[in-house]
Amino acid sequence: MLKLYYAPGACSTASHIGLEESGAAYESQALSFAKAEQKTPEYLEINPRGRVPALVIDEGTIVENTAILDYVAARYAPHLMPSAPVGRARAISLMAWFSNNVHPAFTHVGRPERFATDVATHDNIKATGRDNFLAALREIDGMLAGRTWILGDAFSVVDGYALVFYGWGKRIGLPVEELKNYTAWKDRMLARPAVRRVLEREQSILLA
Ligand SMILES: N[C@@H](CCC(=O)N[C@@H](CS)C(=O)NCC(=O)O)C(=O)O
Repeated sequence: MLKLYYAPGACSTASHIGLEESGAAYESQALSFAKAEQKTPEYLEINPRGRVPALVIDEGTIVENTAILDYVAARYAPHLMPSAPVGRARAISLMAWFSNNVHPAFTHVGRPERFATDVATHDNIKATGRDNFLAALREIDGMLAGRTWILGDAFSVVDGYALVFYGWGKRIGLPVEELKNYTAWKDRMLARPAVRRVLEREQSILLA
């Protein structure tokens, strides 16, 4: 049993791409944020935090992209994570930064009320989040200089995670096309059949 709960265009696209690239047989179920389907009693039984992604496996549920991606690679597709301890540590380090820093910067733009109850501060929180998010995209662009994939020569589950932020930058009108390494890498990602299948299923802005 392998079932992914995701929301189109959300950070769960990272796990969705990882699973599709792994070749594992899985079911997927889209949740609509517009209909608050991540807050229904049925879904809260799967993930009491009301967030996606959640991967249901025989032993229970795994949440957090970093854990899901490491699990999927270890269980179904070891070539999708570096095998040497130092390489694996670097992969997890990058995913932890995505989760702890890059993603929350974007959340400040769309959900300022989660960071301050005083609405007078919200415009400032949004603007600061936007600046921090753009700085993170520039850092990712720098990492991709001279590299085919985000960790180097080998494609990994971390690439799918990095694609989420390119799409979000495009969504909020950041100048992502000026990020030459990131944009060339995004085009390489879009040329991968498994990535395209996921983006089509999610009706991604990256295909527009
Ligand atoms: N660090 C978590 C973040 C999970 C998360 O915040 N997911 C968002 C979508 S990008 C969500 O489910 N939001 C629904 C909500 O806030 O109601 C991960 O990487 O899995």
